[in-house]
Amino acid sequence: MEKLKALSGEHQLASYEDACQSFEWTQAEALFSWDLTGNVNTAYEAIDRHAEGELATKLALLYFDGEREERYTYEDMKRESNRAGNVLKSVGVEKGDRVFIFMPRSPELYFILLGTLKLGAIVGPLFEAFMEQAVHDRLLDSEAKVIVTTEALLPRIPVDQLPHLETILIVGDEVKEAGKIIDYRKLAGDASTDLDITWVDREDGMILHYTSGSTGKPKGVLHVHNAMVQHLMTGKWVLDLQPDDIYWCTADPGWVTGTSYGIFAPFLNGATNVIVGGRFNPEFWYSVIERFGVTVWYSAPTAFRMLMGAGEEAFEKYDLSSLRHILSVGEPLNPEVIRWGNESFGLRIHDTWWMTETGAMMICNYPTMDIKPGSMGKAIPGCEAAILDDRGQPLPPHRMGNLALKTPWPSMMRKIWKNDAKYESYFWGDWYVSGDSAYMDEDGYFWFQGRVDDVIMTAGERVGPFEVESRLVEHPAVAEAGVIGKPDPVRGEIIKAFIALRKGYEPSDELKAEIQKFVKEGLAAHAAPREIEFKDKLPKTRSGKIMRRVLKAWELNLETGDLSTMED
Ligand code: 6R9
Repeated sequence: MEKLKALSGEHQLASYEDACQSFEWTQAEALFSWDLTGNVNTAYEAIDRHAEGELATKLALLYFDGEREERYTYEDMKRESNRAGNVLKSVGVEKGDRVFIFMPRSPELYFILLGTLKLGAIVGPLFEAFMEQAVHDRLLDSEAKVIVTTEALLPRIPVDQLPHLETILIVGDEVKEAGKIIDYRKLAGDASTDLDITWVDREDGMILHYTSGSTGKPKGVLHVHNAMVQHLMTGKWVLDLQPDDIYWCTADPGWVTGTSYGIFAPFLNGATNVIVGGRFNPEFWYSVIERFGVTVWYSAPTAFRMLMGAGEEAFEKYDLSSLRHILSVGEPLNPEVIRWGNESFGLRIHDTWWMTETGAMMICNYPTMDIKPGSMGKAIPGCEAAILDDRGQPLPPHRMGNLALKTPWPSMMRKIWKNDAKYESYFWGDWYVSGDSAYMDEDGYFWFQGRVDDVIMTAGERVGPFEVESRLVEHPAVAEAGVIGKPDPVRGEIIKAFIALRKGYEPSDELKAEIQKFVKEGLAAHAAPREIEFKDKLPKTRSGKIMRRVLKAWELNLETGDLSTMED
């Protein structure tokens, strides 16, 4: 390990151990302007506060998509998010309304997201890759009032089936207005750059991220403005953001990482934040680090593995010496990725663990802590993590069990949209139970073991098997479908579907391809099964549930375990 560069300079978290002893969340409050004014709004704290202070002319956002480069200071960000807020206001957006954003990454997306928050409305960011069904489920469940999108994505919005949707704002150059469709840029061009921010309560809704569980449709995880407390502090402690840093989080805002750490943590900390448009491509990514001199880089194992796969040749073309701190989230950080990081950058990749539901980082590796490669690290100051047995009792070190967090913490989800029962099901007494299994070692480091449920993690995306199965059975040839995650060296897991065909259909490669296309077009490319296997019959419980555990055992040549609940 002597090859590793020392993480230079003073760190924001001087001593992890000291902070754990003495830190209380109330200490963080003095860092916000609302501590003095009583006026709360995350967008104000993230942007306007800096624009009105010493950081006014500091670069806030650097955008590059391979062709177009744009740069915005904090002052610019304030003006542009005000403008976006005024556009939304002019179409009737009010506090508490749900506004969805469904467009490729661009500076405008960020202005619109911040502008939504400035009105006290709740923002719902969607992946650009979502197809009609996925868009429909999210807009319907949340009763979205407005969606901001592009002409190209418009056909994926089933307007007739969304009774609450009042306005579709299209961001484009030549927009044909009709019915609910309005030209965003025309309004933005005329909009004022002054806006009276709507002050909210710290417990008011801010952002709604839909995420997948093992059953049912994706669920809407609601976060409130108070989450900013944890975004700010983890940005300091874990990202270690310093005044001169150029920070790049590679995640899309459709994923919680792309908002909590692609927007809130960096801007709350007054950092210079890099945003990249366009598709993943190893050389392009390296070129971004070189172009902007990125110093702190937050990405995911899948991306690291793809960069690894692109080989040294791609790597050596670029000057990547600006990097000083690299972090990872979303999946287990494999030893070979850590090794690659050490050898390529002379830096150890720091793993972080958290979930859509936790809203912010919970278990992490800190610059000032000894890292045990392969461990997710330790709970952040002010939070407590433990391993519980199935009755909710804490287990001693080295015993595998349910990874749980002591409630509450500032960024904890406050609601599953219109599903209180689901929300309650996460909590065992004072504990939030994550659905991950893990163990803790004698030094308090946590080691990830797997998901307790059937949720699939493919290329960093969380996919619920049920959602894919539901789509599959809509295909005329499919009688039954069971979907599992199959271990894959690059993607972590890939989606594999077992399918029983309806009478009159025969297995064939053409049919496989057609079914894959059907899922891709209905849900999203990342949700389509990369492998399909046809079976005469699928293993089911007596109550009719597909037994994914048995499918998985078949796939991996494991013992099938207890089959008492399986139908004959
Ligand atoms: C932020 C985010 C959450 C699930 C989580 C776990 C997996 C996340 C991880 C990790 C191993 C890590 N996960 N970080 N597994 N090591 N460092 O990823 O949110 O999309 O909701 O996924 O991701 O299984 O329960 P989300």
